[in-house]
Amino acid sequence: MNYINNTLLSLRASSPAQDEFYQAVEEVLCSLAPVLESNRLYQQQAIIQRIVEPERQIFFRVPWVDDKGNIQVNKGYRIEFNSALGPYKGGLRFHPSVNASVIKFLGFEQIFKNALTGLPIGAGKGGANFDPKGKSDNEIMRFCQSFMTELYRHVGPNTDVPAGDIGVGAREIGYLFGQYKRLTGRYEGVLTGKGLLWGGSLVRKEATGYGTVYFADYMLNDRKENLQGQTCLVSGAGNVAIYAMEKLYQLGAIPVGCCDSSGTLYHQGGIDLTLIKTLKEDKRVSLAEYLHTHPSAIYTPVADYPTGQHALWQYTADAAFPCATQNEITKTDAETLIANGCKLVSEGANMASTQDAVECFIDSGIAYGPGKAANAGGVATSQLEMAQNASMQRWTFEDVDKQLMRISKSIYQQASETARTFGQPNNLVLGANIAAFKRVADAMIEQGVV
Ligand code: NDP
Ligand code: 2IT
Repeated sequence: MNYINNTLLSLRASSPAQDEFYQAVEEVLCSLAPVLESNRLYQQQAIIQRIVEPERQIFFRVPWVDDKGNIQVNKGYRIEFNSALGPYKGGLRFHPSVNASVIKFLGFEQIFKNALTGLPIGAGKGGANFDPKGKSDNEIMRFCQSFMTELYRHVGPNTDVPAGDIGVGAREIGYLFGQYKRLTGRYEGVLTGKGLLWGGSLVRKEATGYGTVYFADYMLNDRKENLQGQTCLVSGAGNVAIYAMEKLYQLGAIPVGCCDSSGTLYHQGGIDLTLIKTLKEDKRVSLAEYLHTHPSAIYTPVADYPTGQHALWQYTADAAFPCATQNEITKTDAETLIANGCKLVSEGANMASTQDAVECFIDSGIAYGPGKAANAGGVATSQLEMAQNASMQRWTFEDVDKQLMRISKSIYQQASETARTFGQPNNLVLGANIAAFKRVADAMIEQGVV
């Protein structure tokens, strides 16, 4: 369709060298072709041109002093992408690979993910090209304080509410919150993923991983199957991966492999999750240390793997849960997974699969849950944290978990019903994109040209 091609061409010209961002936009726009053709209003209102342009992009210097007294400088970002449905909402990523393209793709995905939750949240994303690996607690604190010293003027409980993502967990949210409070003198819900002692919500820590597994279960239930006894590969060994594995065990599945940025772990009898929590949450060390306790497990360092990527998708399993980072499943990985009998892929990570890998999954007919639908439980529970903060309430674990299940189910239903309506019942990418787009686009039209 010319209209979509022209938009993509002009995006490449006006925002050069942003490959991840183009990839995310192209996937969404291609799904929207049937809607844009049938409803001229979206074209008349220039919704596509408006939705691909962030409302505001904040780029800032983050200077800090390391333990040796050397001055370090990082790049900080907050992209306030779309506020049609509510205050900007989305995580902060601290990782050396962060750049404007990565933050823009994540912010763009967040528009549709947040719309699918049905909750009043707009979309934003931020972070820094800071590498937390090998940094002391004091260095992490000083970095977070410097980052918030610029960010605080742009965020607030009714304007923009950041949370965690790669490299940002409860420790970093604590330091960021402390500095915000010191600078503004206000104790308020400006961040989510807060500690349970000071405004955090029960289930937020678990929510993304749990939600991704609930989503998988709903996909399987529609096929008259469930997760009981299924072997699973779960990439990553961070927040999302750990709580995906926890929920898999609770539902009777067996996670047999996971990975981190240094290598891949395969343990045929089932991953020892208590040990993984100790290694990754408490000690923050490499998965290689798992072998000290379980010498029979197989650990493949990234350097030993021919493509330089992790080796996880080479293993045979019934289901795959990519929960590490973007583009971690290539077309070759997808073909290998399918050839080995994998029947389900549910993405805890954002844009976990390359575009040709996604096509492979959809064409093969396996159950495929794209990240913006399958991992929305995290941000949905963040909104439940905002609701508790605003009403000065504290809900029980069971209450929040029930709402997480209800929202995850509703997202699955919206995506699958929309996919069916548009004649592609197995294409949840199409279903999720169209259902989300309509909600945001209609709100944008009602709010005028802003
Ligand atoms: P964490 O930082 O807690 O964990 C990331 C994990 O992935 C780490 O174990 C890390 O390794 C590993 N990893 C990172 N890059 C690679 C790589 N190239 N190869 C192998 N392993 C890698 O982040 P989260 O768990 O929070 O985030 C994971 C994904 O989930 C991201 O895509 C994020 O955007 C997405 N997401 C997160 C949400 C949240 O609530 N946190 C919500 C929705 C989506 P190492 O241990 O060595 O650092
Ligand atoms: O990608 C995501 O949805 C997140 N990192 C969580 C965002 C949030 O605001 O909880």
